Amino acid sequence: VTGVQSIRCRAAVCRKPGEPLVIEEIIVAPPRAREVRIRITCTSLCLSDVTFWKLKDPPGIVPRILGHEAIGVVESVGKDVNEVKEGDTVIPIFMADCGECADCLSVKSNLCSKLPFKIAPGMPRCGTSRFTDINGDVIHHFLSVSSFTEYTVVDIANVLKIDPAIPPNRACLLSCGVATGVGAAWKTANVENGSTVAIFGLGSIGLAVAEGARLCGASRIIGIDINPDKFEAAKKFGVTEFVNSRSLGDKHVSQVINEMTDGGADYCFECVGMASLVHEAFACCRKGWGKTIVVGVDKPDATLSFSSYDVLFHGKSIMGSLYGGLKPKSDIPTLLKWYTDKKLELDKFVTHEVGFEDINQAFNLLMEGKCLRCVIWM
Ligand code: CXF
Ligand code: ZN
Repeated sequence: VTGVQSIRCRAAVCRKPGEPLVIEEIIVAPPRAREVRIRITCTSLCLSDVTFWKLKDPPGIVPRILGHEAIGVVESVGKDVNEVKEGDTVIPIFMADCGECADCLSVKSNLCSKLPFKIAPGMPRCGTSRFTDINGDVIHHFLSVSSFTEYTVVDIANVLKIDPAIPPNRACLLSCGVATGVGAAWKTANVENGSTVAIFGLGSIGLAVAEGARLCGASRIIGIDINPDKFEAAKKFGVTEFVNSRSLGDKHVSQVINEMTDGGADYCFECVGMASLVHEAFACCRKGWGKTIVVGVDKPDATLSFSSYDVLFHGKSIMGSLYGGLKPKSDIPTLLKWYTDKKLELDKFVTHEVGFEDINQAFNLLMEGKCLRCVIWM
């Protein structure tokens, strides 16, 4: 069915940064060419939603509909959409995979150049919005997904069709967070059997890195966090040793990891989003082959600085990993297969589930560090 009519539905709108989302009636325009309109069935809260919810500038980005980790069913499709049809179960993904540009055609990149990943404010292809409030005023999009609404419109390049038999409150985790961590270990770092891994930050992403490293056969997975309460739970994700970075006295955490590993970990992952921790991670990845993978998101103006001799003499590398380096259309099916084969364990990431009307509770839980993934049922 080609969508022609607008839909009136409920959405949780961010009207003011940092203030509770407002559940209100909105109008969702029909999908345009190469777009699909999706009925969201489940969405989960990612820390990036919280980060951008709090953000006061640049101004003009509210009102907007946040949310980007989700799953849904295609309600209608725009012109020139042949890849999916009404009724298909799909995962929206904030990174596009157009299948045509140099990056999408290369196995080495997941950074589509035709529809480069953007945070706001509109649809990726033309920049306009498909959302209006009941007064006819525009509501902006977020990360090309905007899933905190019963219906959203997403570009076909940002949509992956999946097997409808997979439980939605599990599959949605691959739309962002868990995929990002698992991918960082599997695709970006390419962790191999027997390696030693150090993970800075044991939130959902750090634990997903641990899960990925475990699947890749890492034999030592060292988790680093300031909160020792996280250590017990982290064992379930494959973490084998812990370092409480708050109780090291005069020592830097890198020094401790270097001692524990006799010269550094093979792979270090920064999953907090603090430039200073990227330096620590780099300082304790092994000379000769160590890789430091930057997964956490710091402030836009945060900078990294390394002495050129330090880099030159030690032969280490540092890599950025957006969405775990995963190519949405070819790699997510692999992760879904790992899940159905009971290799990739998704259940343990879901610590809470709430109804759509309680979406603000999910924000509180995540901010208080009480949950990993909170699934929101529409
Ligand atoms: C993030 C990655 C960095 C920019 C914002 C979105 N990914 C998902 O949460
Ligand atoms: Zn996210």
